[in-house]
Amino acid sequence: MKLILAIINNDDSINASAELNSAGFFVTRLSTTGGFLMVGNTTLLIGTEDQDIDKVKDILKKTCATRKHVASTRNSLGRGLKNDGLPEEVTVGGATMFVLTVDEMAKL
Ligand code: 2BA
Repeated sequence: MKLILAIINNDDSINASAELNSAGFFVTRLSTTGGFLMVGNTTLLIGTEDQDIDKVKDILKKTCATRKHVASTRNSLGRGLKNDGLPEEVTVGGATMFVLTVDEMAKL
């Protein structure tokens, strides 16, 4: 069994979760924040069997778009906002995915 962590854009999270649910996957959504842009994103936790990883990948590819984001400031957590000069354009997403091996999963 595997646990997939998928970090996706908030705007894609409803569609991605709905498509995953329709395909029979169980999904937990966490509200998270990217450490670079300091902008909210969504992390999906998906527990699934090894042979279904590619199905999850396909759904995330289909539902999660890449976007350009212009960062006007570099936020420095705990030290307030810091402006490092010129705005910087970065490409974000579609999905950043980690696949972890699970020793045991139980619903008690
Ligand atoms: P953020 O950390 O806010 O990063 C947003 C985008 O900024 C990234 O898009 C990337 O284009 C750029 N970026 C991030 N760190 C950078 C750095 N040190 N130098 C230059 N550019 C940088 P994505 O790569 O698509 O990542 C989207 C979000 O996924 C990230 O938001 C973060 O929340 C998560 N993420 C991506 N890679 C990760 C990793 N290796 N470990 C943990 N979280 C990751």
